[in-house]
Amino acid sequence: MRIEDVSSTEDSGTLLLKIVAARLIVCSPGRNFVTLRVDTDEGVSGLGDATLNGRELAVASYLEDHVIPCLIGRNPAQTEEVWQYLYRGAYWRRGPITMTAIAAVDMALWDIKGKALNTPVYNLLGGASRHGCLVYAHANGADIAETIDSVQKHVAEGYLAVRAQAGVPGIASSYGVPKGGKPYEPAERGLPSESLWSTERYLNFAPKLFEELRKAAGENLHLLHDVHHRLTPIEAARLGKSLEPYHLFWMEDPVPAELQDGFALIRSHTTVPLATGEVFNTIWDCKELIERQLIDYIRMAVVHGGGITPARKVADFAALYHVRTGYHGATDLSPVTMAAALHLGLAVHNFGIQEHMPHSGLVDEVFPHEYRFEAGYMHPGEKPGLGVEIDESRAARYPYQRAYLPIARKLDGTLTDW
Ligand code: EZ4
Ligand code: CO
Repeated sequence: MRIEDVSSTEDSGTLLLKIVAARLIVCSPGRNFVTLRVDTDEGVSGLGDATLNGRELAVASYLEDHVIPCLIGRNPAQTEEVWQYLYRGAYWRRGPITMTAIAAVDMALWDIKGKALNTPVYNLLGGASRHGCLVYAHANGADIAETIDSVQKHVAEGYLAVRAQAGVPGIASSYGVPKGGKPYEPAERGLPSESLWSTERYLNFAPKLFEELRKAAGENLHLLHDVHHRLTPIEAARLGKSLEPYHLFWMEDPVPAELQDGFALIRSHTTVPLATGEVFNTIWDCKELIERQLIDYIRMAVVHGGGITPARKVADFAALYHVRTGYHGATDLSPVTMAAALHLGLAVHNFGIQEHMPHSGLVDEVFPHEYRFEAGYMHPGEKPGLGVEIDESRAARYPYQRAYLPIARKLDGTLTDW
């Protein structure tokens, strides 16, 4: 198939490559995933991730009931036009449900475009700017000693950057710390579990954790930390200052980010690099943060930020302000999103780092993929399109199961940010 075949229209107005069908595959190989499959008249099909952790079926309905009927007959090469049609054309804009649904369509169309042109998607985004994407792993432990062990285990596997979280003394369950020896997984089946939080205990503990980690890991390992939206700006400023001697790669989500001005207060007190955006959906959530240079890394993921089309624009906008990418990449983002993030990350000049929380073997069997990890970096592979497939007969063995993210309460029972 030649370029003209996908981009031109015949005199009659008939599109040569046409979407003829689209459908959802909802599965739960250990955790829930919603995947959109778009088929064309030429037999080329594409995949998009539509997973929104704990609210999966809302996105499925948005796609099934409202978006899929509008896709039939469209030219999948027109990624910009289709994106605008779904964003502006809905009248009701933004929000996680809408933008995750649009992202799934956008990813699937880029996948089709790459396959039709016989080239990996990164070549359509500017080509490779680097030999691979630096990734960071998750190290967790119930206490400092366990966390040091976990960091060292990841270093032995080849990671050059590691996010460290540890149980806070006196708090029954802390964010990021796995229970019962199982790998950490954000969502759990059944109704939302409850965890406890004490800012005071955390702020006293975190500098000790990183002092010990830096001693054990040496100067060159990149250490990261996720505060998970739990502090006020002045508390975050204190934390940032106290962590400065251990030169973190970043401090993530120090405060809930609806109040973008809150970051100015943190910024005025500390040189710790700041990362935020995993819950953002559009540029409008982070325009001020970027253009006022209040953050250093933007984490808005391809899947929750409307797809590859807007993510590319946000990255280029961020580049003007010395802000680099650092996309969310937890296990609730499917292998399709991981591939999309790696194609984009390989191409954009201001790539910073990519989160890598490996999926279970079962998830990798359901979603066979080309991307690979080697010596601290990941590469999306050379297969045309995104390089991810779905094994539908395997997926069918694991039907959807309702699951939720936990909630958090302060020690006096007040509901707080998880
Ligand atoms: O809470 O993926 O940086 N990673 C994170 C994750 C998110 C979950 C939400 O679904 O903060 O643990
Ligand atoms: Co996070």
